[in-house]
Amino acid sequence: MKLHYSPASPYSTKARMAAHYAGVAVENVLTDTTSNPPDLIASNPLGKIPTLVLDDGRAIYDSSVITRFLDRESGGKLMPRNAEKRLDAEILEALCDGICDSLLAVVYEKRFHPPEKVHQPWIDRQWEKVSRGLDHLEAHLPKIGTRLHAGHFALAAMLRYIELRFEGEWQAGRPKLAKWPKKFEKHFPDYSLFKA
Ligand SMILES: N[C@@H](CCC(=O)N[C@@H](CS)C(=O)NCC(=O)O)C(=O)O
Repeated sequence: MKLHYSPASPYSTKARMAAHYAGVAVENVLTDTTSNPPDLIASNPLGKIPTLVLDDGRAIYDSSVITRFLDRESGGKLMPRNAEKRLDAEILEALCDGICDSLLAVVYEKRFHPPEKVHQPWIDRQWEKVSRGLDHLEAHLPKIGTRLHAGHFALAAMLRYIELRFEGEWQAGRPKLAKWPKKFEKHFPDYSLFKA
């Protein structure tokens, strides 16, 4: 199967790390969404990455559907079996993906508008969501037990992305969160392979 991805895309990083951890072999296809590549559009009308294309041609998106698919493919390596813990992992994944949605909204607002059309109140609104999300994570950092799950990969990918685009702008007042990537790397030494 093929995974359309870009190294900077946090949802792609999550999916790639999850596939690696789960031991599911995927061929990574570097994809630039801005040029609307026909093979991506043919697979995913939304033209977004990550998109996982199976050998029979079926395409899977978005990234949380991909992590659930990889979980089933690997016999449950990406989600806790316990229902309560699984729900916690799914909510963590949704929160981290949602923070990425807001970060991307800020990046795209600036990237796709001329400076005089950039709407600062919209950026401020997105930053409020990011700040609340980060504060929530600081207060409720997920434990890392014997196994990692999709929520951990979502958090690792989000922190990588926020540091890539907003370097040094998110750590103040969040010491535990700032240290989390180092902790994560002890459990997933290949984290450095997924740098943008
Ligand atoms: N909810 C989607 C979001 C995917 C997404 O927005 N990906 C970005 C790259 S990080 C993208 O493809 N942007 C191109 C576009 O929106 O046209 C997911 O979790 O997969």
